[in-house]
Amino acid sequence: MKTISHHTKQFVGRVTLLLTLALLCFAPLSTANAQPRTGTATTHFVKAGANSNGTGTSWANAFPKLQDALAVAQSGDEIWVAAGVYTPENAQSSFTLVDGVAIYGGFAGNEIARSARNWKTNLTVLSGDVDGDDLNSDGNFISESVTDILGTNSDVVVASNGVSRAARLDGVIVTGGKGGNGAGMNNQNSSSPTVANVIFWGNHAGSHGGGMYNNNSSPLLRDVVFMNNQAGRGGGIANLASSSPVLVNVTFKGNRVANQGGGMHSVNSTSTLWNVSFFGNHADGEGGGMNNDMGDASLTNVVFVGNTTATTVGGGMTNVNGGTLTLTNLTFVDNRSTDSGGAMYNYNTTPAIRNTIFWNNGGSESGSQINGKPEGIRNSLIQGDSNTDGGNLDGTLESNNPRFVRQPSDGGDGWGVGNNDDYGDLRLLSSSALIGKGNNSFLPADAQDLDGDANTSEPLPVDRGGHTRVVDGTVDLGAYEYGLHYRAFLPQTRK
Ligand SMILES: [Ca+2]
Ligand SMILES: [Ca+2]
Ligand SMILES: [Ca+2]
Ligand SMILES: [Ca+2]
Repeated sequence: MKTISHHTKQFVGRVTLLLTLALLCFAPLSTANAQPRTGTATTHFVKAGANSNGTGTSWANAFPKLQDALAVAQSGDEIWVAAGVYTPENAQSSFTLVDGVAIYGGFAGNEIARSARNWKTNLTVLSGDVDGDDLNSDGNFISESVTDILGTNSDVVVASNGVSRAARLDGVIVTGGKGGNGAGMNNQNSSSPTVANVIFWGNHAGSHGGGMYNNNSSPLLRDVVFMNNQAGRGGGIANLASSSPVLVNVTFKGNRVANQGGGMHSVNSTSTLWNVSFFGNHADGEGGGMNNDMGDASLTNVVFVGNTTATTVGGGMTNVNGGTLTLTNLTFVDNRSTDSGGAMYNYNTTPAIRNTIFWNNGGSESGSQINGKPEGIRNSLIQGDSNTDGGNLDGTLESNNPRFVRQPSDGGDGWGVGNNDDYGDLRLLSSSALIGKGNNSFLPADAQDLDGDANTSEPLPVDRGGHTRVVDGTVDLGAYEYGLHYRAFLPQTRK
């Protein structure tokens, strides 16, 4: 069956077919709030190795290059990209998102419905290796580490400029970018694309944002991983100039920086994080996991494990120079700094911390968990701190040991939990004293609809694992709730 093309829009007789396909694909064009168009939305097909004469009208007639489809796509269109490796033309060019156009990777190259794709098995790799000389001994064309990058690579693999949420990048691996800012993805000029089901892996920025750089930009990230990216600041993501990214179900693992913010670095920006994990990120400067400088942040159900700083403060998180920070149901374990604040360092900033666990973090000087004690800490546990005001638990009592299902492990090397170590299982055992010791009134409304039931005004419905957030009436401390997940499962996010 020939599928949607430029030509079909001229044939009224095929309208029924188009509608059928649109419904099959759950395409945005079939929804009530689709952007008005004079014609019919088109799906453009891209398949690595396809004949260079291809015009993208079907899998059999696919474009061989993603940039061919981006050149002709109009608002409301989709671009379906088959498994394979795709590179920009040269070091100065990028795959630039088109407003209103969705790029979907992860196809075998014969699907009729978008829902039939599998982006985790049909790998659509957007690579910056324009001269094809990067280390590829495993043959997958993914730079799992920035040391795989050799010769010439794209400064920016994916770019966006002033696009809306209707510009979408979905189901791809972005790898091998090497440049100054945003080697994996660079968002500029009030750009707010949707990025979903994407892995940013082994990109290297000399300045800001190895995986992603947001300059006055506010993308929505959903089901995204930043792994082994590197930068001067913001190994995974750097946010500058009034950026307001929203992250839902995102993991930062093994990202590194020479300066601040191993996982994420924000200056004068507003960061909103739902169900996020920072594992084994490292900064030579402040904020091994996350660095917030003069900005606001809201974190809910967030885990910091095994993040480190080399010579300074805030192994897990550093918050400096003001801003409103609301931190709800976080777990900080086995983060380390060689100065103050193994888990968290605050300077001229007083975050509101609720329902949170600080345990087994290390700093060589004062404040192995937190430097000082924020006034806004409630219903939380700080190891070594006996003050129980505001519903906090006595952190000097061994009976308040969180009793995690499995404590993180350094793999026996004695250097602490770092990249590629065991980040543990931070759910609580039934014997944990932290069960039911939180305060439900701190739970935010489900603004990003984490459980996909279309109710965004209900209280936070799920924990970091996607299981019921409040069990037996009262919320637990930390990112994971004890209980129902041993008996039932709720979907974590919409797919
Ligand atoms: Ca590889
Ligand atoms: Ca190269
Ligand atoms: Ca909901
Ligand atoms: Ca509970």
